[in-house]
Amino acid sequence: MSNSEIAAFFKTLADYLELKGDNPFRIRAYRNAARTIETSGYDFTKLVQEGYDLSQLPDIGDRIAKKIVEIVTTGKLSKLEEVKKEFPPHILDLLKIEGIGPKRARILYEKLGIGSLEELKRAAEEHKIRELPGFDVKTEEKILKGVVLYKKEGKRFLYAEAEPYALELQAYLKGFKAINRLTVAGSFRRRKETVGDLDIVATSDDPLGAMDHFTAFGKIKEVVSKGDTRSTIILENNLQVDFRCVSDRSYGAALHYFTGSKAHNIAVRKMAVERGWKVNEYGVFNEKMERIAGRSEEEIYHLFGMQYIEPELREDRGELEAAADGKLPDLVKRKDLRGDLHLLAGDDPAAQVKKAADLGYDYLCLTQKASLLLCDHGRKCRPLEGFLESVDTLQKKYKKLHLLKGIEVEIAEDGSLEADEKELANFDLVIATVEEALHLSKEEQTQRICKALAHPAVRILAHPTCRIISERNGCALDLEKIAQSAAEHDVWLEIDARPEHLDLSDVHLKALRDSGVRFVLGSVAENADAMEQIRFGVHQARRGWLEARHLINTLPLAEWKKLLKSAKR
Ligand code: DGT
Ligand code: CA
Ligand code: CA
Repeated sequence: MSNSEIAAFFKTLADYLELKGDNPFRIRAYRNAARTIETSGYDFTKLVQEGYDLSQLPDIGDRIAKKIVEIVTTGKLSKLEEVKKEFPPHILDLLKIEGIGPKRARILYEKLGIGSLEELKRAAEEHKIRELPGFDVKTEEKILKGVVLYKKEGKRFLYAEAEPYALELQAYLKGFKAINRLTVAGSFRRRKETVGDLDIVATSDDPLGAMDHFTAFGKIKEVVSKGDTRSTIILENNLQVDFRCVSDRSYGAALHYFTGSKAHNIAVRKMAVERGWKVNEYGVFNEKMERIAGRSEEEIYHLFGMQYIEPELREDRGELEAAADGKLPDLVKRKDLRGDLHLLAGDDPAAQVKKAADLGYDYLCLTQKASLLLCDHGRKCRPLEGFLESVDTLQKKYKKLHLLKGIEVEIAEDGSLEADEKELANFDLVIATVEEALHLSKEEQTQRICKALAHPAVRILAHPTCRIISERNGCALDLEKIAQSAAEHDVWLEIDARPEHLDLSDVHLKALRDSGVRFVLGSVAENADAMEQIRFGVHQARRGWLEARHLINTLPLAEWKKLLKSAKR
């Protein structure tokens, strides 16, 4: 179980206790614990398994420590289960609406029995809310607006949030004997950074049985509809899943249709119409309505005289023209990666290095944040010395792996580096990042970054736009200019593979891929397990039309070492 999953238990518990009007000190203790767990570099599951005394950690008292053990060992928290029973199941949804905190939610529930967004909307429309203590006409209007907006936008899930459910459902459905072929299609198959819902396409000898099996999946909150060949469910985390069964001869056509994107499908349909054909989820048909393709996707693309198009490219961004000309890119693959060039050295760098060896990497860059090296008033603190030595020690143990010492340095508002110049000489790779003053104008921000790129020590520009998916837009930047400057100064632009960052984005990558700049993939993982998240970066690179040659960390060891030496110091 990840730290954020453990932390979520405490946040939810705090929300419920606040609804109940419980002791504020206790509530605050749970929230503090959640924050500690979430931001800690320790892996709490591991600590529990190793029998570590958690109450030694800040913000974790005896009682919370016991609860963490319960969560990790049973996957449940009995106190939370108990308090949940006192309220309607969807009551916490109310907190998602702007203007409603736990106190107001409690009043809404106690006075009007409101326990869901539906009920909230109805009460607002019937002007019942304005009468409540602490509410007025204005707050009522705001709440109504909030509910409508929330429903319209819906929630999109990070790919990484949907992935475990997609894989579990896939395994569950494939385990049913009457299901033959099956793919999770839609935006998930296109590896989009966020997905609205999952779309599963299958073939079966017993579609009715397959529907029964689907709707009997364990993690369902609601069965929205159940038919003979299609059903829709909502999972416990509110992710919707559409499931369709088709015949074997339509499988390729259905898979193509439900993989999308919609824009890609429309473009393909247009090509069919030009030839007097028709395309739908059952197949491709000629003027006489005879089926001329549909069993496989390859068959469909080849029928149009095109190369097979990988799902990641199906966005109607020029892939159909390229496929017709036989000029599709040879997309980078996970196995092309020879190393990970941006890790944050966590509590257990040895585990990270071992993981790199297990992944078959040839090189690995462990980084420290420069900000952690400068304690009060610029005094050096221990992490620096300990860090450099620990990498040296690990290097002796792992002779085949080329270990690098990296330092992450913030770019000050004036474009200078926030680090001691002499310090930088101790490191093999200097990674520059913008973390603050994201509000600068496009010109100022671009100038700030270009100045840092010209610094002779800088090799990588980390997460160039600083966006956080669904939370924060990237800063205003002239990326073309930055890429130009990066190419000129031998600086590589990073694809930060963390699922909520994926920065640069697919659109930026495609726009910059032919500009001469080179890219580098980094998992930015703080522990060994998180190093696997590099796959999300590979997805993004593929969606950005990148080939292995565009990425520094596909270079074989010898070439990589040569490049590192020759790159301007
Ligand atoms: P999402 O779920 O919002 O992340 O995005 P998708 O692409 O998974 O979209 P979704 O789930 O609404 O539909 C799945 C696929 O079905 C979509 O990629 C293409 C196809 N599709 C849906 N609606 C239409 C449509 O109106 N016309 C065409 N040609 N295809 C459609
Ligand atoms: Ca979908
Ligand atoms: Ca769908």
